[in-house]
This record gives sequence, structure tokens and C-alpha cells, in this order.
Amino acid sequence: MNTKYNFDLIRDRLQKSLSNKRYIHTLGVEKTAVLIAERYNVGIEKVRVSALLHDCAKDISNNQKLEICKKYNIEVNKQENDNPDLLHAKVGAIIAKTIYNIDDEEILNAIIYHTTGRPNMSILEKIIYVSDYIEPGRTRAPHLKEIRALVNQDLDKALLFILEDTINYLQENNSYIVPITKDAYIYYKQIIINR
Ligand code: DGI
Ligand code: FE
Ligand code: FE
Repeated sequence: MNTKYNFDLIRDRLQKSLSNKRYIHTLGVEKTAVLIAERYNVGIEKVRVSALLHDCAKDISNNQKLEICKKYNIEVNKQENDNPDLLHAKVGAIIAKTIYNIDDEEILNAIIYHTTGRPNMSILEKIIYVSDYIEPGRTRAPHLKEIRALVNQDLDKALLFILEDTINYLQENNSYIVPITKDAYIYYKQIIINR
């Protein structure tokens, strides 16, 4: 099939810049995201690109991530400065744009919001967010069985379940929860109550 993107080339480059474990996770997210896209009649091309590139900055050192933000004038807030792992999402979008030549805003947003979620997510953003949490290599999060079943019935409910478990997990570990994650939780809770 003719496609705008050279997936084999993207995978080759990723394999060279990610640890083996992270690369396997990435392929798991790709596979899961494509299955969810097919279930909801969403075109798979952008889904595949977003899934492949979502963690492309994951193995860049914290110092280098901060440097990249500086270079591209990307604002780094206090939470990100204290916990630069959070930055792999924003920096991932920069790498996607500058190294992988991705100029599609929907794809870049799916990468930017894959860690925190946000209110009013696009279907592409939802698919990547959910796939990241449930791909087959994930085994430790609670409720994986329930969430995997729910994804095929109700994507928003699955999304809310993940937001809730993530917030609980961070709370239990006394980690600061980024406001946009709480906002997303409140937003989807309301959406589900109101329908
Ligand atoms: O990159 P992955 O491991 O595939 O998954 P991810 O992009 O969801 O990143 C998970 C990491 O992000 C994990 O170390 C917890 C952290 N994280 C996500 N949301 C928050 C957070 N950390 C803090 N402190 N606060 C958050 O709200
Ligand atoms: Fe990530
Ligand atoms: Fe991931």
C-alpha cells in the first residue's frame, strides 16, 4: 500500500536509539493502537506513526532533554524541571518533527499528551494514551484485565479508568500529579456522568 511514511525506516532508527526493552514496548504500543483503531474505524496510518514515535525521546538523558527544550524555546515548568522524565513527551514531539520530519499536528499532539492525557482528547490521542498503558508488555498495573476488556466496549471509560489508576498510583507514591492529568480525569468523569 502506498503510504506517506516509511515505517520500516522509522522502526530501524528507533531500534538504534532506544533500549531493547523500550523498543519492544514501542512495538507493543504500535500493535495495540492499530487494533483499537480498527475497532473504532480510525485510519491506521497516523495511529501507527504516533505509536512508534511516542517514546522516541525516552532514552535521552535528562540533561540533554533540558538542553533540547532550551534550544527550541520550549517552556519547562517546575514539575518538568523536578522530574525531567515527564519531558520525554514534549521532547519526543520535537524529535519527531526535526529528526523524523513529522509535521502533522495531530500526531505531534498525540506524542505530547501521551504521558499526562488532557481534557477533550482527539481519538488519536486517546488511542495512544490507552495503548501505552495496556500493550502486552505491561503486566504490573492494577486492573489490566478489566481495562483491556473495556477498551473494546467504551474507549472513554477505559481512558477514565487509566486516569484514575494513574492518579491513585502517583498519590500512593507521594508523587506530584500534574494538573492536566487531574483536569483530564474530571473532564472524562463528567462526560461519562452526563451521557
Ligand atoms: O514512557 P512510558 O513508561 O511508556 O509511560 P508514560 O509516558 O506514561 O510515562 C510514565 C512515567 O511518567 C512514570 O515514570 C510516571 C510519570 N508520570 C506520569 N504522570 C505523572 C508522572 N509523574 C509525576 N510525578 N506526575 C504525574 O502526573
Ligand atoms: Fe512515554
Ligand atoms: Fe510508552
